[in-house]
Amino acid sequence: MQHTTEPIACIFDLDGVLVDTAVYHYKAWKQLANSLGFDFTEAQNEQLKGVNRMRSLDMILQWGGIEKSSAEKDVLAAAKNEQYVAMIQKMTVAEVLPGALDLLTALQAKGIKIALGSASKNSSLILERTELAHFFDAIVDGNSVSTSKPDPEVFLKAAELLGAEKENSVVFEDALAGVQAAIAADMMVVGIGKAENLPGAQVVINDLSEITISEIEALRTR
Ligand code: B16
Ligand code: MG
Repeated sequence: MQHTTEPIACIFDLDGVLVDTAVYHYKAWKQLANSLGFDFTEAQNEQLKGVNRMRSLDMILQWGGIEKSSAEKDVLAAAKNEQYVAMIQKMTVAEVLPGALDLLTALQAKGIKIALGSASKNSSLILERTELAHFFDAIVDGNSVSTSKPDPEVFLKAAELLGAEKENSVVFEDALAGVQAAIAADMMVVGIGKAENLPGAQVVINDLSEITISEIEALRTR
């Protein structure tokens, strides 16, 4: 592989990489499913990681064997989001995942560009509540893309805003759809979670405390 002297750029997914909001999504979706007369399991919640809100609702309604019109789905998605927002309003910096603060601090100190690449439409509120907003040179989230992961749009836009080439861009993702989006964008990808769930990631770690800037930079030569 070609060696380059260009600096790397780092693109972070939000939920499951920097903060753990999966538990709040789970509670809010479960409440909605229960109100419609069926249950929603944690295993099903796992399948919604990285999946945008309307697609998540479609999957849940399918699991419950329920059909709704487009207008009804808008109402249900808004109700779920209201519950979810009420919970994330109370988030604090204590809910930032292990290693995230140290890595973001070290990257920023080294002048390495940092972007957010998330499916969430609530990313601004989460970044504000967890005091992470100041680390980001660019934010691309569910409000600024028209397609959902595994489409690469979110990461391509993030790299463009950072002025970074794809071969210098490293994506950090906890969801299979996100790893697939990074691969489709032709970028390097660090998986967060279990290797068997994240095929295609160049390296898989449990959390961001398990990787250094030198190890991230070395991914280019792999
Ligand atoms: P919202 P990420 C994703 O965020 C979550 O993983 C996924 O579970 C959620 O449905 C999606 O955001 C949309 O979130 O309802 O807040 O717009 O992992 O891409 O940061
Ligand atoms: Mg995620």
